Amino acid sequence: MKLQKIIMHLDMDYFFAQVEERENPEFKGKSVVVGANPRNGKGRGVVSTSNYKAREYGIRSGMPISRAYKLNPGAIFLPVNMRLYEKTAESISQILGEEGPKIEKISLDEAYIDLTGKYKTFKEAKKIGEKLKKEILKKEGLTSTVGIAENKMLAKIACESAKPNGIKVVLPKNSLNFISDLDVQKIPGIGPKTKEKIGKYLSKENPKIKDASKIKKKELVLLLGKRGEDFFKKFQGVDDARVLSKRKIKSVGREHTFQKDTRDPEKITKIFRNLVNTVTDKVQRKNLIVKGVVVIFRFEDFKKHTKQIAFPGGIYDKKFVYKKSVPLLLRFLMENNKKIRLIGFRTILK
Ligand code: TTP
Ligand code: MG
Ligand code: MG
Repeated sequence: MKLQKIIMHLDMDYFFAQVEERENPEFKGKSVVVGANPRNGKGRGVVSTSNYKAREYGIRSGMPISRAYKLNPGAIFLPVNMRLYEKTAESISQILGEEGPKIEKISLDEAYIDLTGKYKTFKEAKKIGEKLKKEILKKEGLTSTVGIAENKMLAKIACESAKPNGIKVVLPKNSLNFISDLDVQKIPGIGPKTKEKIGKYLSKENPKIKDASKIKKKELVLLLGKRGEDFFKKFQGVDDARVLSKRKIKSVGREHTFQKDTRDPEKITKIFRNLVNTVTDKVQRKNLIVKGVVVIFRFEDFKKHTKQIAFPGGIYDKKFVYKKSVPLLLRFLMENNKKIRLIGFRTILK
């Protein structure tokens, strides 16, 4: 029997525009368009993205900025602040990275995660999706949408169908049903031209996936060339593409900010123990080897300091990691008597 895969696709909602809203709370409820300078309607570039309010006016990614200006001259037009979006994306990647190494980043704002083997049921996978959404919201103040299904294509379509701020699980028994009534253009890779060819062949203006799924493979190849073979499978809900993780996780860490700056040794050691525990649990679950640890302190004056220790041979054992890390904490506490605002603990992995 074929292995039942569980694939998650996560995509940030109106990413660039949402980051801008977060930075400028006064934009909430207004139309926000990120892209080229509209120059009172004479601008030449395009729209990168817009928030949902602006989309109500018909504004879309890739549209000339002059057109967007005509559709809604009162919108807030902002330049692309790529550095800010990259920094945000990096932090989101770190959150996703906690779910294991089988992650494929597709763009700044989306990724596939292969949960096969790690979670046994779609129900469990949904909980993970909810957890990730919550963590991203908590840490970055941004909403995202998750799709979960038996393959990448279905997970992506599921994600799109649940936007914004949603989560959609398509169980394998419902896969075909889920796509059958959708427009063929929902299949990634099918644009207006391919749709037109399929439409002509079927004598239908807006062919659905179920219509296209009736075309024989040979006919599809004649109609669309070599890509026809891939689309033939996709119309049946099949996608064999694997989640390709390019990068391994290099570290796992956690931080804790105290409600009030403190010097209370009991509080500090308790939090430290919890941090080490949470982090090493994650590391152990992934069978990773700890090559070193970093302890981070932020004092009441906001200054951040780190101390680290390397384990050239690598450590597996949780308790041993803790034992080796405590001296770093003690050194911090002995060096000065400033109050502590934040403690962090990070493992460097092989
Ligand atoms: P998308 O995920 O395609 O779109 P989005 O996040 O803005 O909106 P949605 O809620 O529908 O997911 O793209 C992610 C970011 O990539 C987007 O915020 C801006 C950038 N982008 C462009 O610069 N040009 C484009 O044509 C598209 C599609 C996106
Ligand atoms: Mg997006
Ligand atoms: Mg995207």
